[in-house]
Amino acid sequence: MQGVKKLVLGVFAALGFGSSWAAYNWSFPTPVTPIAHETLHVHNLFMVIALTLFFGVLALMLYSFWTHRKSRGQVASTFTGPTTRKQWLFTLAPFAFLLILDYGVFGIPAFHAVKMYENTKEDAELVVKVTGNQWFWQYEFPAQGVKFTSRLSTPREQILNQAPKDEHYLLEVDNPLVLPVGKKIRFITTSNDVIHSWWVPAFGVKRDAVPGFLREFWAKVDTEGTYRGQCSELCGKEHGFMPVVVNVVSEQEFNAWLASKKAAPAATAAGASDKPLTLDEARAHGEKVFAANCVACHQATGKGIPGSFPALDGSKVATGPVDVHIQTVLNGRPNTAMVAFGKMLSDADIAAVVTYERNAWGNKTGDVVQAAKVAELKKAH
Ligand code: HEC
Ligand SMILES: [Cu+2]
Repeated sequence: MQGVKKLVLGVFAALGFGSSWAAYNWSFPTPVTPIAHETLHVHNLFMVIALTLFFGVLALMLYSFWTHRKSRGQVASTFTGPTTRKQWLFTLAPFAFLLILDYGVFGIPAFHAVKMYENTKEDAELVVKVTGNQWFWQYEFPAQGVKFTSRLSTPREQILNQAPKDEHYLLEVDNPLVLPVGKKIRFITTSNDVIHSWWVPAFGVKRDAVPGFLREFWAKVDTEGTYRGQCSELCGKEHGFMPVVVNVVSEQEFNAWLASKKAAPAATAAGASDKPLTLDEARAHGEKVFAANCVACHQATGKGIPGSFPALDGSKVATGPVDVHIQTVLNGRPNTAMVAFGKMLSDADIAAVVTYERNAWGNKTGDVVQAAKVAELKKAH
């Protein structure tokens, strides 16, 4: 008996009747875009049709079992093959019924929904490019010249169970994507390495980010708020650590945010102009690039995290030959957390961050790296 009780309690716990019950949803998240509304509508419609059919057929079966039972003297017939007109009818009628059901009752609403999902260009007011990377997202507003990366911000201690987990555990990032409310946004998605998938449940959108392809979707969010999602295509060991966070704000707030992103040179797509920079200029710009892209691992002190991320303060690379240093940043180190920044940062940003690393903390090489030098090494590669 004790075993049975344990089993029942175990099943209940697994179903979420325990502490996780609060997070358990039976239905869709509250829809906030036309696509999400439409998807929920189609789902509800199909659910009603499917349930009606299910109970209709079940009732017919139960009725037939009950009325045609042996104890009432029913005798089974023994014919084989479609010999009578009635049997042809019994074969063709369900076939016709299924055709009408699939193509008409399900097909037409589904067709309209899919047509609407794919209408990415009409009336789009803003374009956002979303690029998947192992293991973070990169966002770009090409027309506005704004580009930045968005990485998991949950502290390692929480992941390692050394600290209590906060409310948005694994669903929080350093730089969320910010979008204006009520505007149709056309998203273009691709990937720099493997297939990822950008998914925000409340938007009703999930689209694979495929290397070498551009794929599209759109969203027009009708309620301000913070929306969270995840990468939903198994993309490697940190697949669970590349969440999506979108802040939907008023147009004024959005414009202010965009302006602040533009002002931060680290975030701009083209970076500074190509004219040669002085040491001070390059170092100042590089410090911002470092703060936006490198600080999480190598730390503001340049000391890294012993055992995980190497110190750059006094490192052989950061004080040795310049070319090797630039190449390390351009190409990364295969199979380590040090990814290739060549595709993510502009030549000017890379030049500046390398200059910074060579002249920050205890490093005093006096070297100034220019964007042209980075471009040259990129070509040679
Ligand atoms: C996700 C963590 C992470 C980020 C972000 C990161 N790095 Fe690294 N970096 C590493 C790791 C890990 C190594 C060591 C790789 C190895 O084992 O060879 C490394 C190595 C380096 C080295 C070589 C150091 C040496 O002495 O061997 C340089 C230079 C460097 N990174 C520069 C940068 C720059 C510049 C940025 C930002 C644009 C950056 N890193 C961002 C993790 C990171
Ligand atoms: Cu991914």
